[in-house]
Amino acid sequence: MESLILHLHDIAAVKFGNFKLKSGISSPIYIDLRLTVSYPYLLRQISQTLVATVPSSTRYDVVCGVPYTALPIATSISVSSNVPMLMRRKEVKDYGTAKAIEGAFTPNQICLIVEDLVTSGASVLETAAPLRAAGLKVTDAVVIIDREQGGRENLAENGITLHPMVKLTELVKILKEKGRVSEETEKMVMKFLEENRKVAMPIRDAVAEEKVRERIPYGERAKMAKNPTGKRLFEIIVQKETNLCLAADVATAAELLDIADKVGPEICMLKTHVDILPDFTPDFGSKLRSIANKHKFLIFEDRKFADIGNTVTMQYEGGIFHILDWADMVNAHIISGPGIVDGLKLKGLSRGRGLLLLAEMSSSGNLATGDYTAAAVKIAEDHPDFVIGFISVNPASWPGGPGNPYLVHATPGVQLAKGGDALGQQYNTPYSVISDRGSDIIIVGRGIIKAANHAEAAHEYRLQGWNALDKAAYVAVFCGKPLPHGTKCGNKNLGCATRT
Ligand code: 5BU
Repeated sequence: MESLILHLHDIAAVKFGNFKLKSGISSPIYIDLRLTVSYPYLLRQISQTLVATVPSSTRYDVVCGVPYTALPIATSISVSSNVPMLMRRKEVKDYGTAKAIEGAFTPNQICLIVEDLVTSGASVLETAAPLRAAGLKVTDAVVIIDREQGGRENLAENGITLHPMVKLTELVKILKEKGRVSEETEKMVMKFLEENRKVAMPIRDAVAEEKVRERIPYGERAKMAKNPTGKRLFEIIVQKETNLCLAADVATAAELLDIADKVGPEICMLKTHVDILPDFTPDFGSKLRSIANKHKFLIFEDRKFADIGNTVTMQYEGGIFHILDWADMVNAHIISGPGIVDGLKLKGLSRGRGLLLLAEMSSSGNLATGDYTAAAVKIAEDHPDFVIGFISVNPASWPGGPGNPYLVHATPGVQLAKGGDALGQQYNTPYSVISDRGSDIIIVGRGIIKAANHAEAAHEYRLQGWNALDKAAYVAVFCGKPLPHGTKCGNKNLGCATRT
């Protein structure tokens, strides 16, 4: 180990000085393990030491490196230990085979994650998520250097034990003992590590965090809701323990009804684009309604009305689709002004329907920002009996935060890995959408639709979305009484063993 650390110092993979990190803070130490690819003997030594770092009682069938730095390290482990390797794609392409995980595996195999450097643990989790979604078990991760900044704890919370080859404080101590750094540098690094002991995961701005933290449990919000559909949505979320909405963008109505029945137990809401279905028949609505009643989810027709009030009344009620008859909620742009809400309300209110306003969009370069978003918030608050919430992307960043708690936030552009498609769609992870961006519901389309097993993929998204909720803020929902911040609630999906 000592010789390995000295080698890393020799090749300047560990440097001392004054470095600006990605997060903006200045660090007296900089680690760049990408350099190791140029030193085969070092790569071999690292992989052998990493294998020895994992306790012999830890079982694994395959290894997977966190892209990109750990890929050659995982390859070296795979070759020298004769353990098969998998590769995780960083960007899942929307064409070809569209696989997030490359390589051969069978469900329930155990995958050891290999990483070069752990700070918060976020990158390890980003790799664990698609592995788990593909049916693999992820219980352990091995890392060359643990910066000791909360990564071990964050990973443990997500069911992953971290095995560091060396902790950063140990590494600095060894370099000091071997005369590579002065006592002064050692002290400076130790002080820096102490001051940055725990980085948030991922780093988010403190104001937004505060606003998200203040969120009220869904159960309470159900009581505040002034529209029956809005109320019912919160109730379903609490009862079914899911904040997942499936965007059922499939080729036919028959396929949509089939998928609705399979994925129904996992979702609180199913989103349709009824105008893409070539085999739409007048009984589509009643068929979908009976599946929705069976599995207790709401139907959201993503119609994006945009015309003047008078026109939308006809579009909502009439035509071929008779949306008003079967959709619990629809959405509307506010480009035409508040008259659009009055028009839709004229038809929908007496039927108990609800409306979501498009306050933001997920696609790159969209114009629903700033004042436009603020105008959507104002219009929503002017119609509390009919507007149930927003399509939003980052409500935590709004000047007033996510705003009135009876209004719900639903966010499209969600996949297990950050990225996008070739036509401007932009994806964030469930954790980022719910925890950092302050949304309530993740809307997932191709992440589920393109998976081999829809129900399994939906289940994984459901867990990701649900586990991303701020645990302390939501305990009251499950325990039926308010509990102090940080108290565990006993809900299994929130990681507690027994109901308290
Ligand atoms: P995806 O396959 O997860 O990218 O599907 C996203 C769905 O959400 C799709 O039906 C879009 O029409 C819908 N959507 C969106 O992606 N972005 C938006 O801003 C709005 C809707 Br509004």
